[in-house]
Amino acid sequence: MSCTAATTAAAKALTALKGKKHTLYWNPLCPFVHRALIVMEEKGCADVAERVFISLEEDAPEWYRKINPAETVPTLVVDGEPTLFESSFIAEYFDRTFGAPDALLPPVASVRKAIREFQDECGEVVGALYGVFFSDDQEAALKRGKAAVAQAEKTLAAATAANGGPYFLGTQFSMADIHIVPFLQRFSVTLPAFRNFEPFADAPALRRLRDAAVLRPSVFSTSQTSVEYVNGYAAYGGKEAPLTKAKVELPAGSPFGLRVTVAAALAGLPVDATFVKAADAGDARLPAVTFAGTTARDSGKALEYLLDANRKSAEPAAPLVPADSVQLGRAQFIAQSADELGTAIIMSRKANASGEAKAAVAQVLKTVEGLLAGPWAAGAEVSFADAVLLPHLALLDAGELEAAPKARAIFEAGCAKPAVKAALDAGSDAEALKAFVESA
Ligand SMILES: N[C@@H](CCC(=O)N[C@@H](CS)C(=O)NCC(=O)O)C(=O)O
Repeated sequence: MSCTAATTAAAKALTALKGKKHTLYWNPLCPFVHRALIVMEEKGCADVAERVFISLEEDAPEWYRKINPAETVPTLVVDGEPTLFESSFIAEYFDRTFGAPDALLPPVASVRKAIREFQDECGEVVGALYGVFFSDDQEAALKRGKAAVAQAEKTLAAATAANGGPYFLGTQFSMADIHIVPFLQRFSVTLPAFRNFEPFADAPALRRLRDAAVLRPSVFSTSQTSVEYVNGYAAYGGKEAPLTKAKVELPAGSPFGLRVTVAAALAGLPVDATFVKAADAGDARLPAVTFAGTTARDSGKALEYLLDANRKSAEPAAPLVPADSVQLGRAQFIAQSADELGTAIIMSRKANASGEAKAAVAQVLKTVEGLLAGPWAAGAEVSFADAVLLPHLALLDAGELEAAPKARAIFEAGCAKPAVKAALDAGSDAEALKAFVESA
């Protein structure tokens, strides 16, 4: 067979494979599955395979054992036969079959050899760090884990010193990276949470690879959040997931700060909230939300971080964030207008407030009322715009609200939720409000 004929035959075989029915047995928590998902995104074939969810919490059902006797995920079934097991083979199958063939595992012998060696070292990292979760001999497991990480780090650091990084092949993302990235993500958050061990503390090249990779759409669109990983690994960790509650520090008397706890109440997110008097806050900018090792300050950013950090990866958007782009834009604009309303209300409550300051409240409220969609601020679903409005609406008297029926309806609907009412009541200390108003 001539070279051209062989190439044509191979191309035909690939085309035939593309037309076949693919079924991927998967679980989004599983880092091995994640390798295949990243490749499918990189190669533009994410929709090719029908996905069948396999629980990791229960024993595999009989029918799945027939498909994969090892009972693991991932498994790929192509037109009923043959079945592919093992994440790296499945990942390579997608790389070979879809898009530019072998783009992630370049067919250059010396490069493949280097990738294979690095993958072996990463395999040892994976085994050793799972050992830190499971082994009864923690000391030995930690020793093996640290040694494995140090070896992979040494290899990656040498490669990236030569090619500039951040990936094993420099700027080119490849199977070398995909082999380890899902584990870097998970172990970075789960081992500190459950074993008080920072596995990559002394591995800057691995951290750099991880930090670059998680910004790739193929990785972030297929990843779960840190919170989901920690919760998901609780079974391995042998104790309850430690990341359940955000710590919230609120400036006493401020309706702006209160939007954080009102949002938490609307979204059903558990938080530990404390009120801090201005005299005790020092230079710290409040409100502040601390969660999953990160602190976000100022009402807008603290609120956005709380919601983002609690996003569920299977949902199209974070809690209280409209999935619809138009509604999201409206919610953002309403939230910005709520800032103006809040400022006008505070100015009108000062002891020496002018008549103009009081008239300004009515004026801004009229503008806000004109923006509201109903029944909630941005439409049918409650959103962060409602959380941002509610603490300010709570400061208006019945007469002021009379002129704004949509705003009043939102206030009443919010107060009808016991958790929201409790959050508003917790921040309604008259003395603290007075102090905040006079200091504004
Ligand atoms: N070497 C396998 C490992 C896959 C694996 O261990 N998957 C885990 C989930 S992360 C699993 O299915 N565990 C269930 C079991 O072992 O019964 C691969 O690369 O695909």
